Amino acid sequence: MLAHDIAAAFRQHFDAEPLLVRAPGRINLIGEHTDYNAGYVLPAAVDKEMYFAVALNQQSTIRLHAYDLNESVQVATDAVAPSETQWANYLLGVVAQLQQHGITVPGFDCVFGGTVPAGAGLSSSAAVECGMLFALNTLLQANLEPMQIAKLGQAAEHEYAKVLCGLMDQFASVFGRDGQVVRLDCRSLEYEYFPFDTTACRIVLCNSGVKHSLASSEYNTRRQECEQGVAVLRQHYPTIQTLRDATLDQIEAHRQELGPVVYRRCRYVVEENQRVEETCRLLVQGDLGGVGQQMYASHAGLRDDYEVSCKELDVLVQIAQTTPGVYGSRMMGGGFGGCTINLVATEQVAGFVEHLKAEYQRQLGLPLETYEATIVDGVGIFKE
Ligand code: GAF
Repeated sequence: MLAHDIAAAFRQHFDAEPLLVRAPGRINLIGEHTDYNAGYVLPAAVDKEMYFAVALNQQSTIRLHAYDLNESVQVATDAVAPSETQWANYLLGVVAQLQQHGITVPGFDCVFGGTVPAGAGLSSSAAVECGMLFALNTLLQANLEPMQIAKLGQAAEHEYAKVLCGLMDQFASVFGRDGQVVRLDCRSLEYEYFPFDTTACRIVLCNSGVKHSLASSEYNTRRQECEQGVAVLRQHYPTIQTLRDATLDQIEAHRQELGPVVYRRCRYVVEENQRVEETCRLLVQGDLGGVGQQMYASHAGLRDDYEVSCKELDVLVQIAQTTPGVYGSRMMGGGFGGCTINLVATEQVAGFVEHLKAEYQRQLGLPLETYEATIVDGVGIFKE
């Protein structure tokens, strides 16, 4: 098993006994691009995980080794700065955050690797950040609260990866709970767990295999467009702080002033927040068909109003929509590639996977990887 191999590689490399940590990637049932608008999200941690073997080394150097790539980076503890080696930035970004918060980080060694597919929209970056933070918090006895870990991971992403992400991914990697999705109010940071019963229905991820290069620049542009919308609306409704506070009627009333693009961005965010609340209600009622309809509506909004989908994702959703046993399907995460999330009747999963693979190949000439996701606990110690 990979975690054992990583631990063994650590012992061989550094001749010491490491702390072992696991940090999961995430899915998001619904609530996309709502987190940085202080809205609602409904993610869960899944069994695609990153593993870390970490120990303090009594030196003033940080020695990092990426097991999957067989690459190493070494940095002095007093010279932590963005690296040209992209993967190292997620780890060093976290160290920089701890240092900025007055926590002295002594030299340490780390071997890490995992099963979260990179670029698939399962947030391998948040898993790396939160796993590293959890390990250092434990070794340094820094007493960081779980929410602080999530927030420091987000700040590392802003400063070292230059993506102005919301809190959802890091929150899910830390707060995930076995068998449950969790609704986060991204303003108050209050959260509530909802059981996700896998007897009748499974979560299947379809990896489009593409990641268009505009993903991070367009992500930051969407944030700005939402802020522009808020600036316009606030002139008329001073209590509006974020799009979370706006109503569809208000957006409609100022459609001209918002302009066509910002108007559509705002409309999407307001509707998506409503869909998260509706989805939670439907989940409690066990109405999977209803949940699925919310997912299709979310995809349509992301495609037409928010414009963060792409041809490959649209084709995957279209195929799913006409496949027997599918409750719902939509693109997941930031967009412009990565995975779709599909709710599929348990007994139809095999047929679904076979059909999607064949049709994706037939329509776009592309291979398709699929994963059945199991919902697991958030970051923690890995027991060998
Ligand atoms: C990415 C970001 F990291 C999240 O914060 C979130 O905004 C998501 O895109 C879209 O919902 O995963």
